[in-house]
Amino acid sequence: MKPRRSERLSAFRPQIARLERRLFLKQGLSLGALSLLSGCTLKDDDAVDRLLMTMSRFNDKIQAALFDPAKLAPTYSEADVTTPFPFNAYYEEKDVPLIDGERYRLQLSGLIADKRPWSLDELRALPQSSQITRLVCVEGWSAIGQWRGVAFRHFLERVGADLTARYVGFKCADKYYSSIDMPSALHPQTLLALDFTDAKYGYPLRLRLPTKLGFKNPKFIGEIFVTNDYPGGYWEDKGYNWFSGS
Ligand SMILES: Nc1nc2c(c(=O)[nH]1)N[C@H]1C(S)=C(S)[C@@H](COP(=O)(O)O)O[C@H]1N2
Ligand SMILES: [Mo]
Repeated sequence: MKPRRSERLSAFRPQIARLERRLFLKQGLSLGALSLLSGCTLKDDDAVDRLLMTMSRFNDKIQAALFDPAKLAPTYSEADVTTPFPFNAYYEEKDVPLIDGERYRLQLSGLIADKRPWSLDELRALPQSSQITRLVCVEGWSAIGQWRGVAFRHFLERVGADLTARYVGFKCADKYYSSIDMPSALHPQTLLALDFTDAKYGYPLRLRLPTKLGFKNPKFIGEIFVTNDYPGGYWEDKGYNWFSGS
């Protein structure tokens, strides 16, 4: 059975709010006016979906063009760290995947020269750095945390990733997946984090980029791939803005 339109729309609420704010403030338009302009009556669910997706991808392109790789996210001191740090996932905390660190191997695929899998010891043998930054979730909370691991740029260079490719994608041990643009992957604050307060925050490996919203920070990473084909993501495919960063 098809979900009712109100249910379908509620899933898009953050995006609709953002769209309306932008259109209304910048162009004096409402979503209703937009439907007239676009020649789209927005009568059925699919029309709404298509329009929002198009608008979102359009915004992605503009945002990516405005992205300044030299701009750093604010950093904080240890005293600022939020404890306990909030947990978030599309399921409950008790259902986090349990991964055996001894047997764990990070898989690599796509446009990467050396696709040899990595053990945790091997990842830990790479130069490590740490950051204290703010994680911002679209659901309306933020928290300051500390993460330590390998600079993602260093890792991508080390495995011979095609740094001219458009996307880096992530497959996680739960059903989560996400992807980021290559300039954001190469940003100096983008970290392949191995150390965080507790396993539920992504053991054994999670991506941490303070320049993007929380949902662009995949936890429990099992595989990293490099591609020119748009990979989408768990929330991105449900209508959240793909770039979601600054
Ligand atoms: N594997 C996986 N990664 C994930 C998620 C998830 O459900 N599964 N949720 C995302 C969302 S929406 C947020 S806000 C952050 C939350 O990270 P935290 O648990 O460290 O606060 O993880 C992101 N990464
Ligand atoms: Mo989130």
